[in-house]
Amino acid sequence: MTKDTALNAGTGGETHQVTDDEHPVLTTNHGIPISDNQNQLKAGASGPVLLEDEIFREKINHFDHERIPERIVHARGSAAHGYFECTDSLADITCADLFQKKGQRTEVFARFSTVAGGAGSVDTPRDVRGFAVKFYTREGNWDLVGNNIPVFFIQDAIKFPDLIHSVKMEADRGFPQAASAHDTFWDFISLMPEATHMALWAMSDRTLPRTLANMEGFGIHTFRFISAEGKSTFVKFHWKPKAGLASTIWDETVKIAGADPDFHRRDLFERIGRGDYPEWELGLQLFDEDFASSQPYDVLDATKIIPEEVLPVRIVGKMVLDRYPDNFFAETEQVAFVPSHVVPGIGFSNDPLLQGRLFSYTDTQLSRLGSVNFHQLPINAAKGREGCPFLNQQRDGHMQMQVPKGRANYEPNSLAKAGEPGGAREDPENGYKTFPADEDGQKLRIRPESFADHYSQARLFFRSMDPAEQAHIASAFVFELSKVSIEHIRIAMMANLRNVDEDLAQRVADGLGMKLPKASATAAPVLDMDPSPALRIIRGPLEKATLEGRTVGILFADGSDAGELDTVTKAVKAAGGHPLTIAPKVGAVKLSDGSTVKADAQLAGQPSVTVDACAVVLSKEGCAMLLKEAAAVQWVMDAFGHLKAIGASAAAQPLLDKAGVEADEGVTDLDGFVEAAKRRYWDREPKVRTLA
Ligand code: HDE
Repeated sequence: MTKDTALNAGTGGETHQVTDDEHPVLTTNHGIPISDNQNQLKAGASGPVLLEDEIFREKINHFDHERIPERIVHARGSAAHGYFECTDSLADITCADLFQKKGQRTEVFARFSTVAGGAGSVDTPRDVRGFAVKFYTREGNWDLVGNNIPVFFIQDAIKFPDLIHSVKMEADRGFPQAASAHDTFWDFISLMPEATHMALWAMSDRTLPRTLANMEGFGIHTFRFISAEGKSTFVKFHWKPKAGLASTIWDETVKIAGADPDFHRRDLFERIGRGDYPEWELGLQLFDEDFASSQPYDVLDATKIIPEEVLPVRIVGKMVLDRYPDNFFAETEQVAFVPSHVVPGIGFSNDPLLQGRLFSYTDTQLSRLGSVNFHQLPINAAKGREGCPFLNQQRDGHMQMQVPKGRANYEPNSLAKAGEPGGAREDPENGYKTFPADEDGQKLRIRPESFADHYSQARLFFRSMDPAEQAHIASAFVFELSKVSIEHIRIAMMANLRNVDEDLAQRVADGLGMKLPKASATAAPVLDMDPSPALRIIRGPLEKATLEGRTVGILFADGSDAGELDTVTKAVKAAGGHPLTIAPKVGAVKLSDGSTVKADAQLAGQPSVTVDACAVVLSKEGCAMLLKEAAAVQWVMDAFGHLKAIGASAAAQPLLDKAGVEADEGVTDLDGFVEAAKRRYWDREPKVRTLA
């Protein structure tokens, strides 16, 4: 049998055709052929090993150094390749090459991450998600390094180390891992009123995305577009998921962490493998100085949004992720996102959070990737117009991969006149030009007055939510603050919440069983801004009733009706869903017609938290057997508790009864199931859990 094998030949990794019994010769890193890859060199069969065994020493030595420092934040991440397609030309607003022509495609690499946990932590803590996209444009790489939440905790980058230290595991005890529910995080947040708006988002369902394909992305800061004529327009970037916005229930999230720590990464891998490519629209909020100065907040303050109802989002492109990386380390781990990497036509604003980031990312790559030549790694290398990544007179450094010819390592030079290569020169016409903003002022360490209002938009966010989302936020605060052991921190947080919404603060106090403290002092009046329904997930504009891209678990067992099983499976596929058959035994399940089929997954290994909707196809005998199987009862009980559709064969009813399933719109027979499976049943929630 012939197969394609990617062999790591030198730095390139070329593809060779090999047969199973005909492999190329194994060599050391220096190209020496290896005769035995099973035994160290010894003095006699039972003798001591010899130090001269370079083949062994090189192999172990390389292995010993396989790990590099993980990212100080966003260490846990998953990524994919794809393309960006411009769907609406912006030639009049920016000269950025990728936005010039409708239909123009640009290669991208996108990495999604959690913030607080280490590289090996679970995919589903309550946490903000990174949403970083590298565009390999014809004029160099543009990194749009955003999050799945449009605001941030702090206004000034100088507070970032404090914020991150507070949320990471506590310094003395080394826990909790990947969790904000602890003393130091809430201590910091309670003392930083500017963090309140983001804290509301963090306690909302936004931090519990169902899959990576179900998240919005945001550039957060105000950036600039610069036209060919040198005109500047402010811009905020939005990514809108084609699969719709969808989140999990907290109890479900906790259980997913145990059932499948790689839940999001696996989904990304499998989804791309199935051809169910994650896709987003790129949207822009474009505005000028006049608009900016007419708003009751500062557009340079990263703790503020511009509500979409005030300034609509214009869709100008789409991103499709259609290729999973070949190698996790070489691509997902070594990719270096750097927000200061912008291309001609894109520039920065004076947002002090953004400005701090412009320094931090290149700096961190030096300690993480270990060399100023990190831009030469294949995943980071620019592609340029003619496949030309970069040309300049910078030379040498650790891990230099290039072998520049000639002696033109300085500029200007006149070597060309003598017939020698003279190297590259600047292009005053088309080279990157910074927008020449007027700047004037005293050197001061100070925040502008316009950054003083810390509560109006937190209130706007809470009051824009659907009642189910408000309940989730209140419950999340109760959960998190219940894990805070120092009482005055809880009190300080509740005092801040009173400035957001009295009802929210009261619900949190009741949930904790504590008295409400006096509201904390505010630095500016708290405004009642118009709610923004665009911020909702539940019953919001991006909640999608669909089976496309979603997984339906079909529980069956010996004796299940072959016809029913076949009908449900086909109907799920026809609706664009991904059917996953689940049985007590994977190897062989005997159906009613005597046929034997394999299941995709085993019951204990595929709890219902891992699927979006649940079908139960059982015979009377099969059901009787599963009534004694706790995993089966739990499977159905969780599906109901997590507000999922349950479609069952008539004979499965005793299992539903034992699991406490009550009749509602989302509980159907098999015929009505596929339609019902397209959504969750939020109205069921008050029946199944007490919410704060
Ligand atoms: Fe980051 N951030 N950040 N951050 N950030 C990093 O850079 C930093 C901030 C974001 O998938 C680090 O390469 C500072 C906001 C993402 O590789 C580091 C400040 C937003 C990623 C760093 C912020 C982000 C990072 C660590 C305060 C949303 C992961 C590893 C001003 C707009 C990118 C690395 C990836 C990573 C610094 C705040 C997004 C240390 C100083 C706001 C998505 O450089």
